[in-house]
Amino acid sequence: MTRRDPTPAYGDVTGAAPRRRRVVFDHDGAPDDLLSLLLLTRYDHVDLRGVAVTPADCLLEPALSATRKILDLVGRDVPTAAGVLPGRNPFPLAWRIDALRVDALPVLNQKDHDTTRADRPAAHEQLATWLMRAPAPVTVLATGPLTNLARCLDDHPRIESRIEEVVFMGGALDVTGNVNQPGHDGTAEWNVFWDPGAVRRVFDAAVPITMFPLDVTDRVPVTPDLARAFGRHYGHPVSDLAGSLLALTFGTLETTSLPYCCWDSLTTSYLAEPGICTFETVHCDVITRGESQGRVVRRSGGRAVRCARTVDSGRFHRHLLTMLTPGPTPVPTPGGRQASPARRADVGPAGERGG
Ligand SMILES: [Ca+2]
Repeated sequence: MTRRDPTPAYGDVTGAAPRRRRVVFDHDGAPDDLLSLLLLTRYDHVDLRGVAVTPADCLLEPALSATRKILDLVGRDVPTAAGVLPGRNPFPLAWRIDALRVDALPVLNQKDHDTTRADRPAAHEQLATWLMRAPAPVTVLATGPLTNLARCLDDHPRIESRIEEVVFMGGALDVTGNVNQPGHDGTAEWNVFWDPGAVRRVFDAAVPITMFPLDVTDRVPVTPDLARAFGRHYGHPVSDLAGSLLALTFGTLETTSLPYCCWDSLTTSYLAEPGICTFETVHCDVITRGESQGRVVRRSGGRAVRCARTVDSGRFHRHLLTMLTPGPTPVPTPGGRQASPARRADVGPAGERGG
């Protein structure tokens, strides 16, 4: 399999303005995934063409239900699809139940929703349809495992040419992983560990990959100040939901010894404000077997992946607040000039839309 050199397609994104993209989003239902979905719907320049839910860091049904309710809350009619493919290494159940809590949040239940709607076909099949039907190549944003995309590439090789870029939250390059399981050496990150072979399959495809490993995503923990900042906009559904999703992450440090970070929402912000991070092209490989399975390693001659390497956490927090609150907060630009926000929460109190 030839691998497209990703460097020419990337260019310098440090000072780049967001460009229009068609996006298919594949997430795995944790609070940060659903915050990412909310964020994605705030980007005017993003044409969101479908949302798939992978049953990794979530229970599928409540995560799918919460996904639909969020799309409904913001008035977006976007197709959804349920992932049915299993991972090799399941997430802890104690983490996966967060989707039940999100699905029950009052802000998402201001009216009755039809929760019986069937999602056919399964996400890996639907993904192929979304990619083939798009009028131009599509960005695949994945904040969960790459299982659906890998199967889609196996079953429909033609979709490779329909993918503009894969933007993936995963890996732990030069830092310790976050997997703490019997028989594992702790070097892997969970999205890769869940299905290491899927990452290998996507690495083998001729598509540009931009990856957000723990090296940077662990540097944007959810802080009390960030979560509480949304309280100042209480009464606006988008802000309420964002603050509630962040609040649901509290207690993670106390129960797992690991802070809850904006792993997925930082990855998502790349589509709107790529200058929040700096990047380096890394040649790497993924270990698919043994006690290090799921580890992404640097390897000379390996797959070229553009990896986020540093993050401006203050700028990221400002990005979240600008996009997810109704206030007229200016967005600092890389050149220091103040720009008008590209998009803010525009859903008023009690579900009122507009302004
Ligand atoms: Ca996730």
